[in-house]
Amino acid sequence: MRPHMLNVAPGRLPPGAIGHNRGVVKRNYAFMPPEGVLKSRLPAYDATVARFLAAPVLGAQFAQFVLEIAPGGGSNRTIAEAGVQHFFYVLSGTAVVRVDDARPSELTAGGFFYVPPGTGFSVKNAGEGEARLLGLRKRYEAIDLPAPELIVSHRDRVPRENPTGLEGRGFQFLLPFGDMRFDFEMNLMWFQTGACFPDVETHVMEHGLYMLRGQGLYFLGEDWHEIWADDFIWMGGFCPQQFYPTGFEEAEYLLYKNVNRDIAL
Ligand code: UGY
Ligand code: MN
Repeated sequence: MRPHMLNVAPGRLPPGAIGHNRGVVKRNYAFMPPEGVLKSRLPAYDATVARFLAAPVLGAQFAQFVLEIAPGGGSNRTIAEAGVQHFFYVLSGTAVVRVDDARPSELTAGGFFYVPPGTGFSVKNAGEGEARLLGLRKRYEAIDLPAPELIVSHRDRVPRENPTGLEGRGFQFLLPFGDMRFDFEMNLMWFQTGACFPDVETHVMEHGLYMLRGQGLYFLGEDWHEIWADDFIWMGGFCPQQFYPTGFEEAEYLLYKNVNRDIAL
């Protein structure tokens, strides 16, 4: 019998906290189901819980986190960090973002915004229920081009593409693909059951992967992991990776990838 089927008294937990744990942290990847990711609170936010998923302490070169903002909550000041870019994707609820002097924008699920390095912004929950945002901070790697500009948009305004030409796969590049001003991509990737990568990938780029819907089996390093919605994976450079979607629905995840820069020696 599975633990959740046992008749357990209120206030007690079923067995299985250890035996059914899917979380793994290795040298160059981490698999994190949400139930083990505890709450942080941050000085720049009121009525907001942050759940950190990736950070330099893990081995990642960026920070990624989920913000759970209660109605009326959100940032209590303008947030600006010299040399650091921010990206947010609304998972659920309604968020109002204000960047510098621009008009505030209201974003619902699937809305996203990119804030260039050093630019000030604030984000608040304007809805009746909780707003959940996936956030990312990355130090900008400047080159001989101007830094990118602010982007506020929604996934419905981004075309679905399939550069691989392989049946049952698709991409939405939320940031302009191939624009050398950007040093990272945020890509929605969807798969029908039966699709997979043509090979096990082993590449220098890092990933932060947030599973949005569906389920599947993820190969990391030397092991397979069962994955479903709300799970997170950090993949360091050269982590072997492959995905096989399972179940009856399309699988979809949002993937961070550092790109467009030479190797720092
Ligand atoms: O583009 C990529 O690197 C992508 N195929 N990797 C991944 O989904 N793990
Ligand atoms: Mn990859």
